[in-house]
Amino acid sequence: MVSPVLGETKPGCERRLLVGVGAILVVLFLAQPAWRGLSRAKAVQTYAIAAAAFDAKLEAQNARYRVGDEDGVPVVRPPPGDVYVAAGRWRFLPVLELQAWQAYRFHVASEDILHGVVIGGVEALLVPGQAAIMPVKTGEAGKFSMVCSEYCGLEHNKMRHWVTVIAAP
Ligand SMILES: [Cu+2]
Repeated sequence: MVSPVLGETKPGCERRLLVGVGAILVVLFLAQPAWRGLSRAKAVQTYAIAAAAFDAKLEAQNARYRVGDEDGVPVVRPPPGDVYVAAGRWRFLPVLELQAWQAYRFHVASEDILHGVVIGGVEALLVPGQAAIMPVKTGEAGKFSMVCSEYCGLEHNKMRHWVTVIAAP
């Protein structure tokens, strides 16, 4: 006995449809790595570091290159190279002043829960116990922002931090 629906279909028509859908699925499946490759083109490097060890580097930097205070937060002017930044509920530390047209390597780590950071369109997840390395090339004098990209609680929206870029003396 032939079911009424199948009986109405022209022989071969259903098969062609199946082959067509199958072909589309195969193409999409094969394209996956390419998509993933594109989205990971700017993958951020991370390394494991204990909170105390990261804190020691941060404190050493802040003590050495501190130029002032802003609402009790140290304002730091590190030379080009490694820069340490801590993320925590609900701010980034310290306040940074960088030189124009220089290359820096930000090491960003969370000191409490999961946060994220976006600098210049590059995003890193800040997993406690790890630091993310974010290369930052400054342009002309001005400001750029660091933003938390992971919802981290009530005042998550306050985690927008401005970095000042100052013209070379
Ligand atoms: Cu957040």
